[in-house]
Amino acid sequence: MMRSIIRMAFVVVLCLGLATLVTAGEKQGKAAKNVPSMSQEEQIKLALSAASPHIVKDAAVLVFAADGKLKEGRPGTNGFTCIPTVMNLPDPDPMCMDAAVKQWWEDLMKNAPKPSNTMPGIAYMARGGSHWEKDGRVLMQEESGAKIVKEPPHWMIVWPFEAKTTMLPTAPNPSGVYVMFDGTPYAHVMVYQDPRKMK
Ligand SMILES: [Cu+2]
Repeated sequence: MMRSIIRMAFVVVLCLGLATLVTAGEKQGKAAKNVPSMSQEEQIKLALSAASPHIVKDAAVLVFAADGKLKEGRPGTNGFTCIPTVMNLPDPDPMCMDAAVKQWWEDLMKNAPKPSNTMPGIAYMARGGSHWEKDGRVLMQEESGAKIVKEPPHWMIVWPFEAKTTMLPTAPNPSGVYVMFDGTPYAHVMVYQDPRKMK
């Protein structure tokens, strides 16, 4: 009897311990998830982790203001702009982009039918990112039955290359390269190479 009470007490303590861990994890997840609620300094630090030091040292940074809109966090001089998050999911996904990609990305955010950049651009996501995927197809937006798939550190060549003419794959594969959003005006080439290793 005594032994079973001790065992019971042990189980209760264990459960309480687990519950505390789960709650802490949830809190952490929520804190990490909401980039716009981070301080300006934290947002700048996160944004600057998207590319290698020689790029971020002179890059401009955009941060979320209290109204949720992006504003200048700091000016830059090398033509690159870094943002603290792309999808605002629990996993950090900052991005640094050149002027052409910035234009492309602003068009994408506005739901413009097609991007207005007139030349190819380059963007870096050294912390990796995520995309929606369903039945092995990469989607531009969430749809029912789609799941979030994580991406490793990568960089992008932003220009509407087509899988048909380039013969590149249309989904992540062991080669580490594919055309994302193939067949849409927002298609671009994803290259799974870590930008932090570029000098
Ligand atoms: Cu992409």
